[in-house]
Amino acid sequence: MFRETLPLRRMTVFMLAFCLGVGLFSWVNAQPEQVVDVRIKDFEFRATQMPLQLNAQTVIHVVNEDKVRHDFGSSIFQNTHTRVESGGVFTYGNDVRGAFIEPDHKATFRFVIRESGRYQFQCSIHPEMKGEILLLSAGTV
Ligand SMILES: [Cu+2]
Repeated sequence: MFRETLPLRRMTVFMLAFCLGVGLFSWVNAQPEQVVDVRIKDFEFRATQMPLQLNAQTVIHVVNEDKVRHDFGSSIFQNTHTRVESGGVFTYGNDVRGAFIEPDHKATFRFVIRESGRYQFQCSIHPEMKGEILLLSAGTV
């Protein structure tokens, strides 16, 4: 009788650990992302950002509303693992520089900012197109 209940008990412990793991994973994933919205229109970047914090999951949405191809490039992605999605193409890495965005398309960059500062972004195709993302250290880190 005892011998039969032991594997069951082990199974229960395993299931508990598994559920705890899944719960923790969902909790971490449920942490809100801080969002920067960038619209490209008439060869200009128009950025809307909330106050950004260091070491928090950050997402930059870039929408190209022009009829020509643009590029969104920034040093903000340097030395931090970045996931880029542009036109259905995914890029990952620590050396992401930016992405091209076709007319009426959008790109999404997901990463964590490691250092505070002013981060320029620009379009490599049209060098006069520039913008800035500001991250002041809030003292909460
Ligand atoms: Cu451009």
